[in-house]
Order: sequence, then structure tokens, then C-alpha cells
Amino acid sequence: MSILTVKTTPFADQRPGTSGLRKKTTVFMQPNYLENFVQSVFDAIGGLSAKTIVLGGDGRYFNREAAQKILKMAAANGAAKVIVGQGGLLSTPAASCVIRKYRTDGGIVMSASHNPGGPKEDFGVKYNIANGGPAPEAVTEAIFECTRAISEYRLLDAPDIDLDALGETRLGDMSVVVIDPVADYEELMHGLFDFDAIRALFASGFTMRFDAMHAITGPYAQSILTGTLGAPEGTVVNAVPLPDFGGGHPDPNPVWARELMDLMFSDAAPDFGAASDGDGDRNMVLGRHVYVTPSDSLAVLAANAHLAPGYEDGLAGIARSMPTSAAADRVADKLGIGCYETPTGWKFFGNLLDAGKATLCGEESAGTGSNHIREKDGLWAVLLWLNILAVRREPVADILKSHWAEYGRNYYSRHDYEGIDAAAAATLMDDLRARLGSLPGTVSHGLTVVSADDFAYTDPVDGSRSEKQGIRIGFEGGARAVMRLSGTGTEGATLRVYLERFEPDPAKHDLDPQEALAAIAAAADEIAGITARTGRSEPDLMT
Ligand code: VG1
Ligand code: CO
Repeated sequence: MSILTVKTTPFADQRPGTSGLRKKTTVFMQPNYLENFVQSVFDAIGGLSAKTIVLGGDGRYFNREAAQKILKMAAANGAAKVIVGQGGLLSTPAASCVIRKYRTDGGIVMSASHNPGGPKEDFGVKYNIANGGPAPEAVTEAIFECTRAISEYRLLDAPDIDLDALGETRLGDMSVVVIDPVADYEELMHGLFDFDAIRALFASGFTMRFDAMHAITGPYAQSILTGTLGAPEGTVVNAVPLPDFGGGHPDPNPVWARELMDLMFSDAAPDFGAASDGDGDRNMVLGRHVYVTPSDSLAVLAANAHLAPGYEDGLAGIARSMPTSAAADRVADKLGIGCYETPTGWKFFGNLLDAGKATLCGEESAGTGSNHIREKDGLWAVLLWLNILAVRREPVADILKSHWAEYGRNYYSRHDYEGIDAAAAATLMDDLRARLGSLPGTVSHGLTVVSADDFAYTDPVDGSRSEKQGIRIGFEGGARAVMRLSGTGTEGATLRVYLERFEPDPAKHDLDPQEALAAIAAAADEIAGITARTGRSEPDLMT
């Protein structure tokens, strides 16, 4: 087996976004595209010589071919060992778990997360560092710099290896260890939660529907919920990961997980409903006839985490992304623990978790997680809910209501304008930025602007600075609108508008969130000129 050194030229568009590099699958499949990016990752981290990395993916179209290429490149770059999930599969949280457990130097996850998969849809690659978390900005920028200068990559000239057989094989001088993708992750969950209590909950007739959306969490949920915890067969649906996610959009929100939503609001609703995304790091949680927003879920989990063995000593702190609602802040306040506000993307939680400043983290985009790994973790959130339900034995709706009664309710919604013209979106943001100083005092739809800024973040651990992380417009009375452009899309631009209003009065906790937030949405539209500049009178998606 010989090492081939292949000449190549840079692609100009390989800057990682919010979570890795995501492109149309056809872009990734063109000659040298994947190879350039992977070689740039290796070069940016100082080479792979004698290192051990983890490799896995969410099973989407091109996963297997990409895995073979990455393995041959790792071997040619001198890696000592690659630990790979059977079939080239590992959920994002499981990859983080494995990187940490075996103290490896990092890992590569092949996924475009919640973006659809298939030959006409999206593929992606992200690199995680030795703490198991997404590469921080300094590393992703270094990778980008390497992609701009690359002139060759290294590849072992060898036949494909069998990724379906568990155990150790060799690829040139490198060892390849194929592992069960579920086992290490399940063991970690076992240590955090009271599995006996959850088993007793299911044994008492508690019912649940978990929609794996034909994505990676299927095998994990089957093994843990139906296997270990004794949930009835049929609890997990769409459990077989498919290369195109069954033609669906593996994003667990009320729109893309419509089937689950409909069931949970019907007479046949089980006690608890949940779903997860393409790579298993997001979660959606529902009770009978009630949808729990991710922001509320983070707050409820924080207030009740002590009911699970892994968190019985309390939390060190809570961190949330800036656009996430302040519901969790109220819990942190009451618990007297630290509360951190970070830019969007899980990579910003890594330092807070490593430094022991935060125990729970969350994002409004259906991401929740803790210091057990360094990624958000869909099934973990579901298991923590189950542990809490097993102890409290109350319906989800009652838990939510009593939470709001105690802390007040943060009405919250995100409006997405998808696939808009990238230049128009950039101009909208630039123009708004230029007007920030003059916005206070403006009255729109009965709301007076009292503050306007562009969120910037200084990491409290390493002092690194991230600018332009979202425009915040604060209104009199505490309501706010936040606007930012998505960093995960692959077509045009997506404008995200995040709306929030706090309501302390329990007599006013039963409003439809869209109604409760209508004036703020109208004001955001007017102030930023969304309809005027994008030609869209309505968002494509409201979550
Ligand atoms: C989105 C979400 C963000 C999340 C990111 C990756 O980013 O808003 O909260 O961390 O996706 O999640 P953006 O830049 O499109 O708003 V995942 O599950 O797609 O890895
Ligand atoms: Co994801």
C-alpha cells in the first residue's frame, strides 16, 4: 500500500459556518472537495502523526464513501488509530462521548445535522477537538486558512475496509477500530439517570412516542428506551436511519415533525412525545396537548435537574445562546448560580463547561446539553425529562404551568425567512447595523425602542472576542427582537427573527405565543424593513 500525494487547488468556499462545513452533496462529491477540506483540518491541527481520532456520521447519503476516504487520508497522514462507529455511524453526542471516553485527539463527524440529506440535498463535515466539542473559532479559522492555500493532500492507495464488522483492522500502519455506535453512549446515560425509576414509570403504563425522523437517533432510542427501559414496542417510530431521512427534513420542530405534533394534540396522545434531528443533538419535547419550547425546556430542566442522580449535587451554572429566551436566567437567579449568554453555536459553551462554570447549556433551536459531553444531546434531554417525570409523576402540561406560575412566562417564537437573496439579506443587516445608534426612541406598533446593539462576546475563560453575533432591539417593558443570519444553510440566506416577551401574571399565561408576540413581530418587520427588502410578507417557518 503506497501513500499517494495528490495535487489539488483551493476551493474558495470552505469556511466552516455555525457548525462545520455544509454544502450540497454534489459539491462535496466533486473531485478533491472533501479531500481538500479534510487535509486542511489535519494541517490546521498540526498534522495527524501518531494521533488517534474518532470518525462517525449521521448516515446520510455519501456517509460511507466519505468515511472510506477520510480513513485512507488519516492513514496517509500518519495517524496511529481511528475509532469509527459501525457502518460509519455515530450521532454527534455519541462522537463527543467517544472522543472523551478514549481520550483521543479529536474527531470528525460527517453530518449536515438538521439539513435534509440525499444526492440533491446536503452533506457536511465538522471537526471536534480533544474535549469532545466543536472546534472553536480560532481552529475553524485556521482550517479555513489552510483550505485557501492547499496544494496537495495525502491518501493511502488501499482497498476499502469493512466498516460493518466490529473489531480492529489495519489500514497501512494505522489501526482502525470499529465500535458499536450505541454502547459507550448508553453507558454514559446509565450513569446520569435513574434507569430503575424510568423503568418503573413505563411499567406503570406511562406512554410515549419518540420520532427518530429516520435519522441517527433511531438505534440509540431503540436500544435505550425500548430495550433497556422497557418502553413498549412501537414507542420509537421512524427508527431506521435512511440516507435521505425518508425524504423528510430531520429537524425536530412543530413544522417538520408535524406527524408527532398532530398525534400529541389528538385524543390518542400519549403522555410524552419527543423527536431528534439528523445527527441526534437536537430534541423536541411535548406533553399531551402541549409543546414545550426549547427555551422553556432548558428552564424546566435546570429547575428540576437535581431529581436525576447525575445532577443531584446541583448545578454550577447555566449557559444559553443569546437568542434563547431568558427563562433559564430566572431559574439561575433563584438557584443563586451563574448564568452565561453566548453567541449562537455549541462551540461557545465548550470553555464554560471545561472551566466548570456551567453545568447545563441550551439553545432556542432545540439544543440542550450538559457537562457530560461537549455537544448538545437530543436523547439526553429526553432522558432527563423522563427522569423528572418518573419522580414527579405529573403531566408535562402541569409541570410547565407550575413552572410559569413560579417564574413567570417568557413568550417566545422564532420566525425564519428562508432562501432569501443573500445580497438583500446582507444589506438588510448592514443597514440596520448602521442605524442602531438612532433607533432608541423610535415607536413602532405601539412599542418604544429603548436599546439597540450588535451582540459581541468576550469568552470569560480565554478572552477571545466574537463580534456581530446578532442585532438586539429592546423595547420598553422588556420585550425584545433579535435578528441574525443563519450560518448553516446552503442556499441563499436565512434571516432568523427571535421574538420574546416576559409575562409575570399567571392569569395571562394561556395566550397563543404568536398572538402574544404579534406587536413585536410587526415592529421588527417595520424597523428592519423585512417585507420591503425581501418581498416576503410572512416567515417560512415559525417555531
Ligand atoms: C443553527 C441554530 C444554532 C445551532 C446550529 C447547529 O445555526 O440556530 O442554534 O447551534 O444550527 O445546530 P444557524 O447559524 O443556522 O442559526 V445543528 O443541530 O444543525 O448542528
Ligand atoms: Co444537529
